[in-house]
Amino acid sequence: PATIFLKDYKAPTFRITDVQLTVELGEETTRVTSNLSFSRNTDGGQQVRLHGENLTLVSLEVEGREIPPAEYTHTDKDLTFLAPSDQFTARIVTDIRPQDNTELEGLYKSSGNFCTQCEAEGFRKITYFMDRPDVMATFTTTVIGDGSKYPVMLSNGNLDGHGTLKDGRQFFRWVDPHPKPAYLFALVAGDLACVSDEFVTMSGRRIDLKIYVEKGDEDKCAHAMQSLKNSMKWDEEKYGREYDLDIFMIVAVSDFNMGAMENKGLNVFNSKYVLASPETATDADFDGIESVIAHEYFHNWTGNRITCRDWFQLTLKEGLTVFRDQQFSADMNSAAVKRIEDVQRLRAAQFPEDAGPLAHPIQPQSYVEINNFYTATIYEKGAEVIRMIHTLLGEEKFRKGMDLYFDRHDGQAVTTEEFVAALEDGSGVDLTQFRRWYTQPGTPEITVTDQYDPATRRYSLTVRQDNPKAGPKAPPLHIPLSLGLLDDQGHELMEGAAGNMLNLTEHEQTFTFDDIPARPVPSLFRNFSAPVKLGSNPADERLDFLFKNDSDPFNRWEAGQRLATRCLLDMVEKHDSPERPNAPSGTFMDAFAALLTDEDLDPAFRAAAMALPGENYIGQQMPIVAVDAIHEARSASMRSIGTRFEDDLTRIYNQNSGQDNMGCRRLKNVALSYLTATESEDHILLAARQYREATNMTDRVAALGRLVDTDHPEHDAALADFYARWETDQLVIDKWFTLQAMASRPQAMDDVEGLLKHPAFTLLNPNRVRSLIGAFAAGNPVHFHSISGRGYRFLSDRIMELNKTNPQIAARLVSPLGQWRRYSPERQTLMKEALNRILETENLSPHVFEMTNKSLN
Ligand code: DPP
Ligand code: ZN
Repeated sequence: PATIFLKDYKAPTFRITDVQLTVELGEETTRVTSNLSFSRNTDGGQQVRLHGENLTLVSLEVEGREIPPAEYTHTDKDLTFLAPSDQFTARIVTDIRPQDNTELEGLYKSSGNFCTQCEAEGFRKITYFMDRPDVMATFTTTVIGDGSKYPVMLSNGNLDGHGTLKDGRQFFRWVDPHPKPAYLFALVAGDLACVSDEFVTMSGRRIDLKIYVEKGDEDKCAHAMQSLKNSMKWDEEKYGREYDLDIFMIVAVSDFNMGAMENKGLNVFNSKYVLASPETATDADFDGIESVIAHEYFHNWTGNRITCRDWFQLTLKEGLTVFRDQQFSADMNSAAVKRIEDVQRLRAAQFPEDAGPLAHPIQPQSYVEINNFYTATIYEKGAEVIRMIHTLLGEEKFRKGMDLYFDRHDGQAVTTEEFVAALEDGSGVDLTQFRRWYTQPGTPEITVTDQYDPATRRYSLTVRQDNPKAGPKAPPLHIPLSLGLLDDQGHELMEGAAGNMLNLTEHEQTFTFDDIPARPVPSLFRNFSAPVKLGSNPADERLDFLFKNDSDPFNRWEAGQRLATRCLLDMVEKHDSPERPNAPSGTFMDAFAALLTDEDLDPAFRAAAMALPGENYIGQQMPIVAVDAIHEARSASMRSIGTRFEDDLTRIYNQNSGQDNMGCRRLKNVALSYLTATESEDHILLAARQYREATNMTDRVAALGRLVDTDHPEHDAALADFYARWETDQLVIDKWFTLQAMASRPQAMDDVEGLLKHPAFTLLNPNRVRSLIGAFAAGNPVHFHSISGRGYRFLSDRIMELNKTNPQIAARLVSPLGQWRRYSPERQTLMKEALNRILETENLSPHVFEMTNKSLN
């Protein structure tokens, strides 16, 4: 497959300015008639090339004249003909078969309903088109079909008319006056239920809000609707952005490759990010819905009104929109806990990507398959880059920069460079050096040394940055370092508890602070002010001090986690030696004990601080991941903490039971995880009781998760009960698969293989694939990395199967194997064998080829 390079970008010779589309839905064949208005954009000849895949061309007319086959060329990827003049029209008729579309890209069917997914390059599977984001057109879409099967027919924009044709078919016509690229096109048709509400904008316009779901799910839309209204209001207040159509629609579908899609006026969502009730969705699901609803809504300005010139600019809309949804969720909930979660996600998904064979800058230079670049780097690191701009500019100037960006580029398809220039011009802050974040891959590693001279009362910090992934000659980045200095009582020594902001712009730099009465304790990178790894390792005492005293909640949490990580790594290192410890150090235990009695802390924060770092995170701190030793060290620590603090944990469990509060549930369930880790019969029965008596899914799943890891008779009983209770709710059954996929008990691999044959398992549904196969590969290190090689073989088999039906989803499963350099030689051999097997598959899709090939290199 061909590689596409950013440096080869050329503006299109012709633009399409208007599209009149008629889609006649059929059970066998769906006919698409497209009337296009072209006009010249640049010099460069008369040739017009339109993208098209899996289409049957019925006819082509240019300026009303039928074009004979001799006058156009036609491959399985495109259609080329000559323009008769600088402005002309074309009429193209194609046939497609949505019912056979298992890739879930273009127009396809889900649960009997038609729906679309066009980002990045799906529109070309609906009709021939200049399917690139810098071609922006107004769309009028007429959907025609059998009204008894598809009473609801939706597309982008405002409804312009509907009725019945002479032949009895129903039609709906939608007009979208905002020029948009084809990737934002959407069409939905089906027998759907609708939940309605309204929003009055800041200028007093009344907007209809509609959420379409399968019948029976109407009572699970309230949280999504409230999140939508909150998002609309927040974007007005925070960014001055008002919604711009008369109607905003969301459709929930159960077969969807991504989380959701921001199509203009008609967002299509994975039902996982719409449907929720306390009985069926966990608190984490509720948070996920709030943030994804916000994310897609915010795209209306950062993505739709201003879009990407080409797909190398993807972070222009994604990094920025993730940053905006993070800000929104922080405003709606606990900002400290939200920041912790965002950083955990970055570290879990993006750091390994940036350190491995698939590392790329947030603005990549090349790709084979754009769908492989919807990555944690483009999204999560992209959001960190915007956050750093926000930090460097400050709230007020950031807003000025954003205002200028919206003013200057509304209605355009732009580059990240144009974004940064607008922020710079609007704020007056120079971002010349900062731009390197867009082109350098890799996570910078920071080392810090400090000195204090009591005679001069001068404190100095020497900070060094290295980015091995970017190469030894890579120029230094501009890194904002938010800093606090604490005295030995834990008081802030510098103005403002928020701390000082240092600009790290050189490879090595020394910052001095005068009039410091005694050696301070530095609190570095407060609120995680830059996406870096802090290499220098302060003594346990200093971490303990920061854990107890830091006024920055993120760094307080971070100090606790670093202390825990240190202990766990020490246990791992001594795993095979006679002095192997079976509990974390005394310093850690003391710090943990302090948490157990600190009733002033926000319960959600306390829960986050009490949880030990996960096995994958601990593995990331080692050059070669000691899979089994990490698992044993962490389990032994859980057990020893549970035993040593049984009384306190039981008290916390009881105090926080029966409270209708997310933070309390979280805290209670962390306590339960330690108690059950002791494997005492009483605590297993406590989990079993919580499982049975739970009034919400958060508690039920937390309890089931504890039971799934035991051999206790309650294991089978609870799993069977859960399945029987929720058999008809696909999203809940996904949880049932995931819990088993992540279990570490010895039979877990057999269980997972057995689940493939379960009647509820199917490779055709992306959520189901992620719930079993994705969860296993990413969340079950002990079994996935089993030295037998069974886990690797299991994954590669599934990738090869999925390659045939849904290459996008198949490709997304490859990356765990790409981490082979981080494992022992035996595992390396097995992992590479698995990758090579995939590479030898016949008819390998470009998606899977690119991921596998890069993973081996
Ligand atoms: N739907 C995906 C998102 O919103 C891609 N744009 O991030
Ligand atoms: Zn997005």
